[in-house]
Amino acid sequence: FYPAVDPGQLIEKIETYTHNNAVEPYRVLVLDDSRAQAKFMETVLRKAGMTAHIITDPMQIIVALEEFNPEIIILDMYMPGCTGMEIARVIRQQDRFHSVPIIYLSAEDDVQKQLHAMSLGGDDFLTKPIDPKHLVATIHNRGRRARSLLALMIRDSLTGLFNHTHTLYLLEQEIVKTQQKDQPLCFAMIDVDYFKKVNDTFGHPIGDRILRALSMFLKQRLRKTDHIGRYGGEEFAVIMPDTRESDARTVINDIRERFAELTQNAGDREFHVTFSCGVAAWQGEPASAFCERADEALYKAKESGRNCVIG
Ligand code: GH3
Ligand code: MG
Ligand code: MG
Ligand code: MG
Repeated sequence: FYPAVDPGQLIEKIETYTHNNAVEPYRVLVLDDSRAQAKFMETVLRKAGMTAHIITDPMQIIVALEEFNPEIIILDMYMPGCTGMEIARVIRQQDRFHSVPIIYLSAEDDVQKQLHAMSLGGDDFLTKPIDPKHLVATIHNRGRRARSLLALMIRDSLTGLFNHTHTLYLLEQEIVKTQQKDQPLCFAMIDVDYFKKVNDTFGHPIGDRILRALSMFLKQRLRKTDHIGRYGGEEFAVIMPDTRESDARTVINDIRERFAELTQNAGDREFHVTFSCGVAAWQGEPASAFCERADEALYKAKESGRNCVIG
């Protein structure tokens, strides 16, 4: 169905309401078995500057999650063979979509049924026919909150780098891309040398400051396309797409030399901090085995005296 509004007028209304070029378009997945409703939603969302992915077959949900990676999901309540609540449960079973906002959009006006649906994994319940402005505003609010929550979830709070979990997620993603494009991919594990001694000698706050300084140093010197994560306490991981092992080693070795030259200070005491690094190039194995090889190279770097890069 279409609401009783002239589409031209409707689009104008939405445009004046939403355009904000500073914000990356929200990726909104819509599942509705009615093609007319789906088409309407697509028009509204596109005009609101959002990226819409529309499916009318509930069976496509898993593929759509994987391929489109939505930030917000809009579900119809009643579809042939299943309900929106069942689909919400399937979505919530995926780790990565555990807290993605799910908005039900249905003609169901029984409040008890609406509340029941919301108790089963939904965040909002909107009723059809929906005022496009209302729909767009709801998506914006949910999207904004989801983004700030996600930003906190994937980062390490001390350094602002990606945390361990997200680093592994990115590695898996890059492995998939590498397979498709037939390009090299490198993974580097960096570990600060004798860091326990730095803490013991100068105190934990100075240690923290050095971890932040090293993070900044890595960020400034690596490419935008590289991903840098805090893998553990004083351990960092660098994912380097489209990079050959010899190039990865050269780049990190250069960073290692420069970092070692920096004079660190604690009060009036001056000292230097170094790191060791193990680099591995992807050889078709699963992410875990790939990490292990970088870790083994790091171990060798430690064994051969530290302050070096081994591939
Ligand atoms: P190696 O050269 O073999 O790597 O020696 P190391 O002393 O760096 O290694 P070890 O694993 O024995 O010690 C790591 C130290 O890093 C111990 C731990 O207290 C410290 N550390 C881990 N996380 C943090 C952190 O967030 N802040 C500070 N200041 N220290 C941390
Ligand atoms: Mg329906
Ligand atoms: Mg360590
Ligand atoms: Mg260490």
